Amino acid sequence: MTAPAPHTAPAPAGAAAPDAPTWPAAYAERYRAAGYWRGETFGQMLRARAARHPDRTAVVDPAGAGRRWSYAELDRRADRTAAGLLAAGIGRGDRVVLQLPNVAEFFEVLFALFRIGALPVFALPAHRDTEITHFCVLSEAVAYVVADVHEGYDYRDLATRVRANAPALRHVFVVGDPGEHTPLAGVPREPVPHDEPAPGDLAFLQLSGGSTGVPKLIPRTHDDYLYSVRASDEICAVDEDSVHLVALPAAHNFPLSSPGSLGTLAAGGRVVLCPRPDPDTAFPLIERERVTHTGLVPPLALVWTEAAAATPYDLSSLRVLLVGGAKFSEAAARRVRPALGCALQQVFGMAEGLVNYTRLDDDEETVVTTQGRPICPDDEIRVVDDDDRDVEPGGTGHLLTRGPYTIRGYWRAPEHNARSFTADGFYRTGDLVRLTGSGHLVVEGRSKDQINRGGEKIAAEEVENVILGHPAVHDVSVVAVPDDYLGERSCAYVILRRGAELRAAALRRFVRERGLAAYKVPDRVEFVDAFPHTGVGKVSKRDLRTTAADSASAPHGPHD
Ligand code: OOB
Repeated sequence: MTAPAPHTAPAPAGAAAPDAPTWPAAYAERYRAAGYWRGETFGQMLRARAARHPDRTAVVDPAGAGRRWSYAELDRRADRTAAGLLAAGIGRGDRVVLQLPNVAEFFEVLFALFRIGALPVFALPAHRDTEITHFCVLSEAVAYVVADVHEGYDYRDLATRVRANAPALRHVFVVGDPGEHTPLAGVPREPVPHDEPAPGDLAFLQLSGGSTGVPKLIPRTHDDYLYSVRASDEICAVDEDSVHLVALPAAHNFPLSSPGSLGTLAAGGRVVLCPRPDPDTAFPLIERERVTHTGLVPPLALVWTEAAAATPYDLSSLRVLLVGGAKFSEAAARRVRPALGCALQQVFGMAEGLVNYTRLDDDEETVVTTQGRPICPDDEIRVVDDDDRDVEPGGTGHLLTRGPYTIRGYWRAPEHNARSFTADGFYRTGDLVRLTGSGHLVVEGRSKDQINRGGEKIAAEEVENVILGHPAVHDVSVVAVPDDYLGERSCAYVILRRGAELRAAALRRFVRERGLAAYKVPDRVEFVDAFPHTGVGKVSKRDLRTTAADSASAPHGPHD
């Protein structure tokens, strides 16, 4: 694409290509001149908040005995852990896979990495051997940070296995009992002067929901991400009196920045970590901490609105519920305000950049029937047909976007970038949308080969590749099936080899044992003799989806 990225980490020795394409100079100048990119890093942002109100509470972690860290405490911990990481030989541009549940140390490590310019790679607690090994190998991570045991799963064992397959990995840091690894609690040291990253440098690598065989890494800069965070604060009325409950996994882009924990910290508010997103865990915390904002995926929003009717807890502090990650049905959206007594903001965002919100002053119809409009006046939106021609106004088409916080390319993925971006730098979101007269977007579907399981994204090809590894399987096609609760579930259509026998339960177990996150294990497995084909002889996933949807709505027995 355009000029090499002066701000990205240096390309590996001997390689000519930069790690990822970046914004052309003319765009960067425009975004700076418009005040979007302000020249501040996340490390500096926390420093400034800690200087302004050192004693205000920054992070509440109710797990165990419960911990409350002031801004000064979080700032000090970030500095001390930064010094310890530097002493371990971790520095600017190094990648560190971060896989922590919703615990306070997530922020301690995150800001320590931000300060030294090392790049967190945001894994989710659900990820297992296949995903973590891939992230470590692809990013050439030098360190991996995990909890000891969470929800009954031992991450130290996972780290031992990953380490054997990730040659660049030199350190495993554990929050809690370290087992054979290094305790995070032993890392902090007296701060030392050190190099700081520049605002245009990469801040972290986020994960793409993906539609290909392996997930890709999304390079975001301090400047671009901080802009999206600050702008989200304004749109969602987040200020220093805001209290944000992190109910979804903290490392996901939505709870991190829309406006999420980082938005709340940027505003000087209070972040409350919720260990699990169910109402029994979340509602008492909302009452106790007087939570004002939280974000949920649609299935959880449904559960919360139902539970709110009978709860003994006082939820009156809630001002805004953000719902996004997957399509929120109009019927469910209408129930939010009456049930929870707060405003609803729909969020249609993506880790690659573009985030749309319905606004707090939008009328009710707009809030319940659209997925919002872009954050920024300089978010460029195109809705195009299969040949990249603009559709008629109001028509449905592929969403392309370009702007001050949307990446121009994935990390070390030149071939994929050639497909995922237009020649002039628009990101092909893979979403099918239509624009309303007011400039709001309505998500009508998806052209990417992905299943959106209640906000958790599954790249069909990734699961298909695993299933193809089973000796009894001749061919497989994984598609979405509509589901009342999750929106979609996954169904694997499988053709067995001649004479082979396999039961659905055994195939599902096989996928789990290959070390894939549990949400990627097909909800349903159907054995067939052949796949429907398109005119040009490709497997017709559209026909398979129709078959799956028809059989999902018909009464049927257990699947395995
Ligand atoms: C968020 O980010 P990702 O990267 O996990 O997933 C992005 C994709 C979008 O391309 C779209 O397919 C889908 O998730 N999506 C929605 C949606 N919000 C996301 N589809 C329909 N309606 C919505 N409201 O999911 C994400 C990132 C930041 C904020 C919110 C969500």
